[in-house]
Amino acid sequence: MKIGILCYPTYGGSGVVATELGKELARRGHIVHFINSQLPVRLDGDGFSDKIFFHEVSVPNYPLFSHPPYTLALAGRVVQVIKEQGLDLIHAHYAVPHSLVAVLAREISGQARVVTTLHGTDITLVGTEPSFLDVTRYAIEASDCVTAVSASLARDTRELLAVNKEVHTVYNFVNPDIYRPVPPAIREVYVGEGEHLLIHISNFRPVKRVPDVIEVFARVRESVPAVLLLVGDGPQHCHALAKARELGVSEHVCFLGQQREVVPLLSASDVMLLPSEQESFGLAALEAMACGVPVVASTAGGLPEVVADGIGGRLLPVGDTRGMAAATLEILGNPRRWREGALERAQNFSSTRWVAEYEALYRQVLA
Ligand code: GMT
Repeated sequence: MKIGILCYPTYGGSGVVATELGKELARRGHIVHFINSQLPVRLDGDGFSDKIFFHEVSVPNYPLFSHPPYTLALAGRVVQVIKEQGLDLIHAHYAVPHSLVAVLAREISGQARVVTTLHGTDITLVGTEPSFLDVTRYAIEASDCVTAVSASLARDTRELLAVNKEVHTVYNFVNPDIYRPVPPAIREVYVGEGEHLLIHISNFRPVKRVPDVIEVFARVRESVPAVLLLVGDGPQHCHALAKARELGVSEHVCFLGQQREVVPLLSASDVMLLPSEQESFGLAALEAMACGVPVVASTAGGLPEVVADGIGGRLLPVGDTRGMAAATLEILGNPRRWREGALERAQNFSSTRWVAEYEALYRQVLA
């Protein structure tokens, strides 16, 4: 098949999933065309593949435009690529605006089918922005096939947008050859003998509740020596810093910023903290479990479908930092059992299984 992929190319779960899917599809012999404003982060630095192509979208500007017309420029480029390359389908990741762009390009070109994958905030936050609601609902209903990354998000889509469309659940995945425990050599950079290493990875948006991460960490430190790694960056960076100072733990918090290689960091860690307000799936939690790291998370959204309380880690209500600290201490007290649970749980989300689901849907749509 010849597949075009639309996604956000920078850091963020939906772009990561879309890029990893493209790479897996290419390994299975499909031709994959990424159409984006810039090379997706997870493609950068990867070796040559004769099955993966990248088409850059440049946004024309003109003094009359108060905003550069990105959506239009993307749609125009997608139409071109569909025609030039004879694409069979466009897989749009994140409804706003990719799903609408794909539908528009299908109508204009008179070719190609549209598969839309919903990732979370496109429905729970952005898609329900009153001015976006009708457009997002239209794009979803006009897609030839729609998937959501968890059953919880599929439910939210039906309830919040009242869409008249089947929404298939196709879970996110990791490639177990890449996401696996590696020797925790870098652990000694951050902790000494007898100290524990906690980790949080996110884009530091308000939904991630990064100040809660600090609060849980501070409570844990009341009982055991520990260091916290904060990986990623975003609007709540300063709040996290202020909270760490307020609680007197800033010396024990390492801000690492955005990191491309998270497997060595995860493999060196004991517990991942993910106390999000909303999380349709929680790719960071899956990546952690696949590296043998149990997760202490909130019960928000699709997290219970991923972590499974008592197996891959522990789940507590949003904001229950006391409970999350107790759960972290419980895990630190019996690391081997929880590590095995995390590894076992992650096996349900292997790329082999879930990429095959996407391929089956593509075939149905093209039949
Ligand atoms: O909202 C974000 O944090 C980023 C967003 C994205 O699109 O990059 O993440 C969403 O998609 C990820 C990949 O499917 C999921 O793992 C995240 O749970 C989801 N985020 C939220 O629902 C808040």
